[in-house]
Amino acid sequence: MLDTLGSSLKDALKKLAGKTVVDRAAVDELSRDLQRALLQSDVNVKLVLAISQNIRKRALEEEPPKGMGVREHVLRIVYQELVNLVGESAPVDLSPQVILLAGLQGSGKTTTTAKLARFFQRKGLRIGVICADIFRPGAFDQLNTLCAKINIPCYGEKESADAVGITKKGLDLFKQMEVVLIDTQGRHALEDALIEEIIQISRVSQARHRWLVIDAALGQQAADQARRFHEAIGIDGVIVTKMDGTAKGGGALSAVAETRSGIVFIGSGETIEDLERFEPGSFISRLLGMGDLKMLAEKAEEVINPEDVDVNAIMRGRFTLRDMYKQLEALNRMGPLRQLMSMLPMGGMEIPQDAYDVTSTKMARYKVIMDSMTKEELDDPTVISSSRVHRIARGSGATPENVKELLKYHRMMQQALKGMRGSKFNLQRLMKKFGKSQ
Ligand SMILES: Nc1nc2c(ncn2[C@@H]2O[C@H](COP(=O)(O)OP(=O)(O)O)[C@@H](O)[C@H]2O)c(=O)[nH]1
Ligand SMILES: [Mg+2]
Repeated sequence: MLDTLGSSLKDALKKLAGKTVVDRAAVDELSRDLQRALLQSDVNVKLVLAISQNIRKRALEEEPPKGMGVREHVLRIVYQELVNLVGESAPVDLSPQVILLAGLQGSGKTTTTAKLARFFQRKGLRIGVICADIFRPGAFDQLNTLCAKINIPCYGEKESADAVGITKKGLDLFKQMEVVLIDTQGRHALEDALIEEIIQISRVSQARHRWLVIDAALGQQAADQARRFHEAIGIDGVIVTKMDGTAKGGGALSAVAETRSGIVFIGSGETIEDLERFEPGSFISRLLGMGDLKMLAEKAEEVINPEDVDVNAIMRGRFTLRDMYKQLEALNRMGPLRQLMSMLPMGGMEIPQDAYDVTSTKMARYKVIMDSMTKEELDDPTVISSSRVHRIARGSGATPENVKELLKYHRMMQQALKGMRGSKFNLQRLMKKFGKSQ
């Protein structure tokens, strides 16, 4: 979570704070920091130079709008230029269509095919899925198993070596379907035979969309691969997978630039539900490792009620289960925790990965569990012995593991808060500050 790139950029922006005229030296420094940040996030070198020059030029030449400080002005330009580059989310329509997925082996095509099937299924459409991967052993079983889970028919042939033939038969079988998804094979490196095959599949299927699936961790090679697939079948959208990992997806930016398309979806986990429509703002925020402060401030204003949480008590080290619950509630009202946390400039603070994974379902479970606790237990969870864990579990219809998980979560947040105290970091003060700077 610690982000040196984003923070060096933040430092550079800080130097512009309070200035009334744009300082050339500070802009140059910012431009260098931005270049470093983007290169380390695997954005293609040529792109990096082009963007940073653009930003430098605009920052020096454009007048800040009335009432806007120099720092905000420059930040806005940085942000706008980057959003410009990734573009808006590529469109997805719900009319009958065939969609072809392309990409290297391991990029997440098969998983994404199933996730897309789920996405269109949720829109009430009839879906058929074709497995045109004849290279990877077990490819059909993998896809078929995923599809079976959501009751979607999947066509494939285990022993066949004719991907184009399979595609034709599948299309015939799925004539009545509204959306047909074709999963293809991808070997470790692009090969001519593979390219020839995908050109043919694209041709016989007359696919409306040809989406390129790329792993967020794919670095500088992303541009190259995107170009080759684009030359072959005309890529019109990019899906970036594994955005739940540590990679920032800079390669995707290069792929988008190469194919002159946009990002359609983001894969954010291994389950079939982990697919999100692409949102340029949060993608860029993440890429730079810096939050979208404006959005954060707006959201924070709406939901943080200072009465809710006794910050002083927490700062003194008293952090009860009730406090934890209130914090979670407040954060949950602001939208997915993960997204929110990535918006906060966590200067030097490390939050355990699990801390982001509190869904509203989990919250509801926590609430029921807490209802079975005594006042004493809620105030000081350390008194909860293992026999008490069992009592609480029985009382709330949860398992002892559920109860332990809640307690573990509390300890984790408490640790994190201790860290904040050490670094004089205060969530509420921070939010107030953002509110004022609007
Ligand atoms: N964490 C995470 N893993 C993913 C995601 N998409 C795919 N994977 C995993 O990446 C691996 C390769 O995926 P697969 O769909 O078989 O790739 P393919 O070879 O391109 O078809 C599998 O272990 C998937 O579970 C994602 O968005 N997040
Ligand atoms: Mg596959």
